[in-house]
Amino acid sequence: MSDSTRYLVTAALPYANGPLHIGHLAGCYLPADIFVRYLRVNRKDVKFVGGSDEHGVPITIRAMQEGKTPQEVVDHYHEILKNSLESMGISYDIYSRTSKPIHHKTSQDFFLNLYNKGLFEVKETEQYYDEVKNVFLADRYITGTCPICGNPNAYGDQCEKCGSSLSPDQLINPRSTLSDAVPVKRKTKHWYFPLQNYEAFLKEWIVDGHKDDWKNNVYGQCKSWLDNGLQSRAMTRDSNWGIKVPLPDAEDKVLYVWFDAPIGYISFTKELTEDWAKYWCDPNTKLYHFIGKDNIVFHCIIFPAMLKAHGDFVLPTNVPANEFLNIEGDKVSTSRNWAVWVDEYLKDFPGQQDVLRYVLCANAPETKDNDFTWKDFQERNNSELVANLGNFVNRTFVLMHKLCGGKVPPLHGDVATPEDQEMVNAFAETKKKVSENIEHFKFREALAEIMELARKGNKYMQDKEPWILARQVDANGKIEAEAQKKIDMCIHVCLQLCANLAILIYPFMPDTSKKMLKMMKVVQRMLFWENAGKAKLLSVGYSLRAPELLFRKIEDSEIEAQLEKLKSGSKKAEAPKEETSFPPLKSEISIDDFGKLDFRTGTILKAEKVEKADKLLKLEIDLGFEKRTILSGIAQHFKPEDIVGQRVVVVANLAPRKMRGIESNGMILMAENAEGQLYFVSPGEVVGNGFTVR
Ligand code: B3M
Ligand code: ZN
Repeated sequence: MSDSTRYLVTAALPYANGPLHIGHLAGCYLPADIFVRYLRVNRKDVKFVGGSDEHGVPITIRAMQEGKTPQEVVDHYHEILKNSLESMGISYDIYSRTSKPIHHKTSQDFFLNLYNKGLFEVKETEQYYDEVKNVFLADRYITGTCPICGNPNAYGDQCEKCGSSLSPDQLINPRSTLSDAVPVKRKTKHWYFPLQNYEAFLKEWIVDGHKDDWKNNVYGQCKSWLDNGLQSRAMTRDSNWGIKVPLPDAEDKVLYVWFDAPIGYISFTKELTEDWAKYWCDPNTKLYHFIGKDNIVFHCIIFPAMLKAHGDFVLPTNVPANEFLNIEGDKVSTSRNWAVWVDEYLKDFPGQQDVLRYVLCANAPETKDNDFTWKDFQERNNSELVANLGNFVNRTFVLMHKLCGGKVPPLHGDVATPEDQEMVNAFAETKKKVSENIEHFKFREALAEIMELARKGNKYMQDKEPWILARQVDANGKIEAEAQKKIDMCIHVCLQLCANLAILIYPFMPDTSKKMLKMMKVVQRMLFWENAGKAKLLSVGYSLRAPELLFRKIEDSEIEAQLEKLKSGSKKAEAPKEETSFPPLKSEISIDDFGKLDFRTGTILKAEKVEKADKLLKLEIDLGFEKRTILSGIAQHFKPEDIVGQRVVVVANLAPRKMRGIESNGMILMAENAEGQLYFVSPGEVVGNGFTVR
């Protein structure tokens, strides 16, 4: 890190449509904060910017759900997000919001810059329109039956039941969520940014330039986007919530939220300092975007292409994205309320933000999705923070008061043993490893190194047994000189280790570090990283305060209460269940056996109940070359009106069979999970009717 380098660190802008949960923290806010604190104590010129993302469909959907205006929604959640981040010690230089005028102006200017260079393609397309509410419908505003699993409440962009991503055209029986009307197609015009024109640039920049220094998960995602080829993407939307498109012929249109949100990093830097251009336009800047993995394409492909097209700004040096943090074995879900909310954590564990920071970092999803469990939280607190780090610091201070008169005892070179030397050497060795790990975004390993150092401290003290040495007393009850020397040696080294620990843990647990500074009666300045690794941070004879307990044991009852809260608050029962058991395989068949089956693709044209048969539906299926009647035992799983249009695979050469007086000519394939839930086995959209399936 050369000294003329300036650092600009960003953390993803959380949507102001809900409170902060621990998945957010683990995903990007905590790693960004650790990195920034590390840079600051290394005396780097660094700015840390962020804010709330207040535009886009996530906001308007929430407003609809809460029966509020989008403005009310963002005002409410912006405050909560800001407070939670602050209470967790996320040390932004500025935490702003995208509704600020300076951001609107910056985004519009950015748009016009590209527009004036003729970089946008204008395209007219057909989009769903709600004729009752007189608005174009974003994909999320359309619901209908999922063509994959038959869920009647799938959204136009995604089915939350089976997880498939969808386009509104795939929905069976689409409806507007605003009015329940059947949406109609209408023409609309939008400005598209031709990402394909930036493919060569992106390949050179990422594939040739960052293969080795970007994290595997990030590089891999970028590579696959680039390999699949990029396409134009609309940068405008039909909506009345957002930043107005600054063109005369674009009324009722706003900028796409993923166009304006990343520009927020620029606007907020402007808001923070008049020197903003130093951080954005000078090649000596190193720009880091901390994000979660679902934001990779936006920060590594789309935004850099926009920056490149604009031309005035630097590109990110690195985009250290984390994977996801699950909770108790299940994905975080706001809609199911399956989350640990930061504001509630802080109410239940007041003053214990560092415990959460510790656990989330020790278990960070840096390379793969990880699981947060309350049991693990308790264990890490009790056995790592309380029993290792906290215990070491506390014992050192208690013994210093008891055996060394409350002062830093002198060193006695003549009694130093190889173990003393080894302990002292470990300070600098640990510092080196911690620095390297932080600089490579391996915060978890960095933290583990620090805890290992504390563990060594405990072992060192245990081996030296100063409390046993203290039993060697003379006739007056005074500790004998030789024994006192050894005690002094041990406590001296342990105190210097405490000082080192305070410096090393600062980026991770700033509040704990501060408490330690207070106990040692030293000032903030000691925290500069150049002091880590030194063996003489506290002067001999300096009197220190009484110890303050750094951590407290967390009881079983507290953990049970949290689990109860999580489970009772969640709407987990409605969620799709993971399959828990699989039926055993049937006995083997030959390829000839298989060859006898004739599967064909088809579409359900009609569906109706069969009288006096509560399980059967009578289906009319289009097989391309003919129409068939098939009886299917799915009446308890699907409503007839929901499955018209459903694509299916049919066993087409099954002998006819009569049921309730109706002849059934074949069978449709269904998938069934362990709970007996049925799903259609559906051919993709591009597959026509009557195709053979082999
Ligand atoms: N508002 C957060 C999300 O995708 C999104 C990040 C914007 S960063 C410029 O959850
Ligand atoms: Zn589905």
